[in-house]
Amino acid sequence: MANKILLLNGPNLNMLGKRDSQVYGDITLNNVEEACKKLAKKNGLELESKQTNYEGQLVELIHTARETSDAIIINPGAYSHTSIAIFDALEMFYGPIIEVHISNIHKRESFRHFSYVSQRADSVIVGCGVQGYELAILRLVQIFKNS
Ligand code: CA2
Repeated sequence: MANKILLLNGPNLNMLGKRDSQVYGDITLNNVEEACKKLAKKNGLELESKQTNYEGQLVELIHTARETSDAIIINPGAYSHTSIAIFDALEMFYGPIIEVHISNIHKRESFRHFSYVSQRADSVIVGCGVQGYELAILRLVQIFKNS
């Protein structure tokens, strides 16, 4: 059976491509999700995508993933820098977790330099634009090949 990946995006990422943004580019989240599904399928994986602006909803989606997903790719948005609740939920997930940030958070304001999620993530991809999501899938392809 195909390994299942959950792609999770947090607050404001539904605005991708909808507002003129120098930082986040002009590709919509829907386009990103479709491209990720296609790449996952090409590599024999299944990918489901969710976006929410609510912290508690992210926590619940991570809880559900314990039963339904083998890996998580997550861009927690601003909650990366603030949410112990999301960190705790990710600690309860047993599979690989890849954290993605579209922008290079280390080149930006100092409050973006620390991520709670990075304390649990197996890999962190920053500053590659939306290509970071595809790089995360390719990393998981490698991880599943070796497992
Ligand atoms: O670089 C990233 O992917 C971030 O996770 C994006 C978050 C930010 O708070 C993190 O520090 C880094 C913000 C997402 C905002 O998304 C927008 C999309 C289009 C237009 C404006 C904002």
